[in-house]
Amino acid sequence: MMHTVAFLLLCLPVMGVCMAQYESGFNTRAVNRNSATSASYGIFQINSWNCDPQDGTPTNNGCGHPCSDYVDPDLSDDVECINHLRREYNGWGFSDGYTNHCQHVTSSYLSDCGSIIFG
Ligand SMILES: [Ca+2]
Repeated sequence: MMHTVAFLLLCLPVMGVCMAQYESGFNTRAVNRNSATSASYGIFQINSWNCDPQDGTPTNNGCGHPCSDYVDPDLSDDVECINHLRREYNGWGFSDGYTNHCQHVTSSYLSDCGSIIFG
């Protein structure tokens, strides 16, 4: 967990760090149920519509992974999914945390690693 947070703080630029803070409080294991058929997973709170919850609920699964992949310590597939969603939604609008808290943030989060992860 600490390694993950340190990685995020050092190597995700402004918007990814802000989104992760408001979506999950940097908790890579966070699972929040939104409704009977919808839940959000992991540090970026990826919605079950975008993954496979493996409980028979039909989803779009645009990211092509089981939702359980988004609550493990390996964030590479989480970042890959977020980048996919940013392309699909043409921005960060898929994230309530971003929309509600981050869209006007410009300088209060570290961005030293530039666009290494989020292009
Ligand atoms: Ca993962």
